[in-house]
Amino acid sequence: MCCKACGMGPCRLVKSGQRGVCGATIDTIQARNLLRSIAAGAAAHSDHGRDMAFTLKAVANGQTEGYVIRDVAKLCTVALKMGIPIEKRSPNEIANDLADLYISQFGQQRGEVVTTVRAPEKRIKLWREHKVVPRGIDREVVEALHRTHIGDDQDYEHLMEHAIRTALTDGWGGSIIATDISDILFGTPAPILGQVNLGVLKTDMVNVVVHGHEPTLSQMIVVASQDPEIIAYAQAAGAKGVNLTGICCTANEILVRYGIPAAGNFLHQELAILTGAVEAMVVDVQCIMQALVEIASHFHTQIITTSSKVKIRGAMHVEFDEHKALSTAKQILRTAIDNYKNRGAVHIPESKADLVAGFSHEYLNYMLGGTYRGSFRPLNDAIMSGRIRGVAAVVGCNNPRSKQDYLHNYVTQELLKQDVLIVETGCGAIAAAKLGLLTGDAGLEKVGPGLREVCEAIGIPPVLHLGSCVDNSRILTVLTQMVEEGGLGDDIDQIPAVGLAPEWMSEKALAIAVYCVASGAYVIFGGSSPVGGQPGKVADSDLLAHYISEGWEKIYGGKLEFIPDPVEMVQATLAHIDKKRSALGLPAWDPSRFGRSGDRLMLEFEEMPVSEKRVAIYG
Ligand code: BF8
Repeated sequence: MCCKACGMGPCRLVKSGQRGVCGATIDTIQARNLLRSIAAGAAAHSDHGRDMAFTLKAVANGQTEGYVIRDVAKLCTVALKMGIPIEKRSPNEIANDLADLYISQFGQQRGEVVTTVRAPEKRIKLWREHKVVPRGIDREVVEALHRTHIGDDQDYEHLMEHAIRTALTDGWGGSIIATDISDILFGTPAPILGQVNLGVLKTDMVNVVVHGHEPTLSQMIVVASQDPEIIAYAQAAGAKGVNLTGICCTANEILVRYGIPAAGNFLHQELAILTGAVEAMVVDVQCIMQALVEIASHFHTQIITTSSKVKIRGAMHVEFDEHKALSTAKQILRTAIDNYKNRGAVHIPESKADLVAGFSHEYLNYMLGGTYRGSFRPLNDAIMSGRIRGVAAVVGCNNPRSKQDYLHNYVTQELLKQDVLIVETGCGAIAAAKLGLLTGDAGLEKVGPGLREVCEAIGIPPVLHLGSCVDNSRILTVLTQMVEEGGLGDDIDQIPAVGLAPEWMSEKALAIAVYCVASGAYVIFGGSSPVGGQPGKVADSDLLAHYISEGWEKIYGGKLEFIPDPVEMVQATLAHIDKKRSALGLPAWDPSRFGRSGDRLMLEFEEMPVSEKRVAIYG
């Protein structure tokens, strides 16, 4: 552990029993560092939510260029949940009130962040008992920095209590706000066909890659790229038009809503430039490598920064302002088109895969029962019967400490064989998509028999793409709806479900992990542990690892563990799912009970003698 919180250090503690100059113990340093990371992650997601709230406010007051409220139904649903009247009021009036309410949550000093009431009742009660309901989003992040200053909080359990509070501002605060408003402004996702991988770049078009996280500019670039004036401008430059693609979560935002292809996930950002085919890479915030500018200098690619919060030395800066969003988007596209003539040799890999994305929780509800009787009942029933053994959320980043996508895909494929339904977001979803696991037919022969039956009956892929990383809030909503539907206990910690981030690397991932634990989930991270130590061991360096596992499980029913070996990750996931099934009194998973459906049933039918076929058909 290394503490560099003050100028007396840095203090490097390399063995048990050592202390920093101020006397800080290894567990205090572990806890401080983890809390600071969680605060940074929560700040990143929540600041994204804040910007969305300001955009909603501006749209409601007619102060933006190009935006409209696309999903009035979601606006009304959210407004009602938040206690905002909707009767005889225009969408703009409702949106204005919702924006004001959401903006106020960031600077709120006392009380509870309003969106936390969307958790299951029992969970909210638990949070209140332990006094961890966040008071205001910014307040908890500021307090995290205060507590970790030299000479402040020096009790690892107490520091971790604030880690829970800070992480909750993200998952049940800033991230829910970001997702709500993105859906209201740009539309709630529903299944849509798309493509993924570097093969989506085109040799005869101007390639513009949008990269980062916020959907405000990228969605306007989608609109601008289809504008006849821009297409004509591209044609005048010798191209067929503008080919828009995405990287990271910006890719997910425009993939799940408009089917815009994703060029790849986090570790594809440099590779996209190496094709020589990218005229402009347009970045906003988060997960943008500083290396891009250096790499781009060997090609013709123009890196364009657009956020007032992020500049990169050597990049062009075109600052985005929602009040003139469409003009900015067109200006960026013209810059890319002007750069087309500078293109040199191009090497675009042929790799690409089809996918279906866009499984919002609203759509999941609909797909399971239709408009007439939409509900989570069929999903709960499938878990209760054992057709689906459990649910795993396989999410998070790429990390060059392992081969790109390897850990994601190993874990995903192994769990599918075991009848575990997978939901994914972020770079994890793009990894599975590259493998072809996000289409209705591809990959079904590789999934367990019960899960296959469910996928065939509903017509869904075995891996459901729920959106970007802030959309992990959708997973919280899905889990809450599963609890409310009944049959799987009365709180999230009783559901046979596990969260995994096999290739995590960002501080946002740590914030996500901890709000999932606070919500009752078992969370497994791959790669390396930022706190070191191991649960169950006795050295002072193991105290924190033990506490965030067994300690948190005693309080919240969820726990966080770092397991580098993918085989062990899968084993731990299945053991947890089976433990939860047994605690609920559900039948043990038995794959031999299911699977008489789809192609398998047809094959058996074709091989039957005619007399048996008659019996099979007519009884
Ligand atoms: O927010 S999964 S590498 S892109 S941090 Fe970044 Fe990680 Fe990708 Fe999306 Ni999430």
